[in-house]
Amino acid sequence: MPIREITTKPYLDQKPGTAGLRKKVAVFQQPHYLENFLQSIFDCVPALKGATLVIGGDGRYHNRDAIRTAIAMAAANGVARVVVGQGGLLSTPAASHLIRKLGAAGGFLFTASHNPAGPDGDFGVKFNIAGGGQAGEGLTERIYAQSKTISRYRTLDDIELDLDRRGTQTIAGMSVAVVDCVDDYAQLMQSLFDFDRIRDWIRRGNALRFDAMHAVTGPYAQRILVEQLGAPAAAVLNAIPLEDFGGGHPDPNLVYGKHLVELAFSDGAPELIAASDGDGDRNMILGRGIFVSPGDSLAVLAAHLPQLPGYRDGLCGIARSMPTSRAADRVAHAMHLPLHETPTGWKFFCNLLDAGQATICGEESFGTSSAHTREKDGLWAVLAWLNVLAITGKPVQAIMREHWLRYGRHYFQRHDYENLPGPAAEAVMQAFAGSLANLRGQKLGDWEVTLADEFSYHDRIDGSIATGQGLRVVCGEHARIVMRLSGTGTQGATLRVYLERYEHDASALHWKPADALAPLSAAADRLGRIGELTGRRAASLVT
Ligand code: G16
Repeated sequence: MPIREITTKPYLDQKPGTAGLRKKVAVFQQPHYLENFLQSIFDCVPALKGATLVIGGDGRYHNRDAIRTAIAMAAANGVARVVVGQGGLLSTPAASHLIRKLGAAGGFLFTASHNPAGPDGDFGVKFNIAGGGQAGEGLTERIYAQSKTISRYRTLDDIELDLDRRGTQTIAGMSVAVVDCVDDYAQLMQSLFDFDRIRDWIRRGNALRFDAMHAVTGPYAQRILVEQLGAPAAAVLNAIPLEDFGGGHPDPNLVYGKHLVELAFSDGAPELIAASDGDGDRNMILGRGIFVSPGDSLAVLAAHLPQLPGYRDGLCGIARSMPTSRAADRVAHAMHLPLHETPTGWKFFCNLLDAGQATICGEESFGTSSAHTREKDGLWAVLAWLNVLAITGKPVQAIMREHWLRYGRHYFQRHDYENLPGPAAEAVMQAFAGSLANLRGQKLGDWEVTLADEFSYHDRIDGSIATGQGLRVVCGEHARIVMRLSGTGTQGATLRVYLERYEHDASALHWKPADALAPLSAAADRLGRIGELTGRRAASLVT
């Protein structure tokens, strides 16, 4: 089959955001759009030649077309072997694991994560490097630069490929292995958690509910929770992956997972209620009568991890993104572990994980995972919670109450102002930045400001420095306001305002988060002139 060199012209908008390139489907369907981006990756990563490449996606609309394109281009660019999930499916953490396990030189993950899917929805591409982590800032910049000057790409015409048939096929000398998307991942989970204890916990009548939201985790949850752990089939909701995610928004949070919150607070609620997102890397955890905020989930899991089979040798460190609540810091302190604070974006954890400096990482954006893979991992978090419930025999609510009594509570909320005109969002950031200079030493409500700056991160492992990673006003350990612009949206700009307040007095542990954080919310509005500059009276999404 002859390799074709196709002449193309650059698109100038292929700058990846927080996690890969995400755009409307229609943007990706423009002639040569996807090809340009993929060729830019092949050009910047010569190690792919003669090596193994993992390919998969979250099953959203355009996934199969994109995979065919990628496989034809991989063959034309000299890749020796492609390993692809059956039906084009691989959850993001499972793909990362496969890259690690197979010693692959990288992976293409076709996903726009939790963003809605379908012809009018979003599509995306992430490139993960050897070792399984997302491409770092330097490589991402080089790929972007290449995409702005690209003039040709390599491909094959009309390849014959059956994505639904497991086994090996050959395309122009390149082997293509179509694999079950769950097998390797399920094996990994069995090595980390005590499946017998969890099975027993379920057998004793403890109920759980997991919502796969018609996205990629359906087959994983079905195999692991139902077939291997013995949960009834009805425990997994929306288990069939659909190209449009059933018209839903698989972003498991208090808004898009509202039905789960209602279930958690209903009579006879299951013991554990959880959900994952489009590509399986996020998680939401609820117990009977309680929502566990992601920062708390990270802290509780870190505290219990050494009791779980895969972590009995102990932890080497805990990492969280800067805007994430500092609940994990207290656990790290108590466990005499280093606590690493990184910018938003899972990629920043990967060097720490590779260097053995962190065992568990987490983000406020409903992401938690450990060193077992190089992506956040929704089902891992659910299994970790199940294992904690099984070994403690306590309900989620009791675990949280005890945790807060011991460590204090970090009230936390993120207020999103979505789909703002870019200039309005920039104006708020400028107003907030402008107010920082004179804030130190001043009062913010009851608290004194101890730090007001823009967060930069110096990665001590590779020496890189990431600047402009969010504005923050810190009042010692008591309170914090962080403001930044999202790097994952595809429409307008999204302003994120993160609010955190710490209380340790037993009488202050059970307030409503919105009440506890109201003074900080008002201060954020005042300092950033949010209402005045955006015309919005309230956030469009509060999680
Ligand atoms: C991605 C990143 C996360 C990040 C989140 C939100 O998650 O992998 O590290 O926290 O986006 O980023 P932003 O605040 O810039 O929108 P996902 O699940 O969308 O891949």
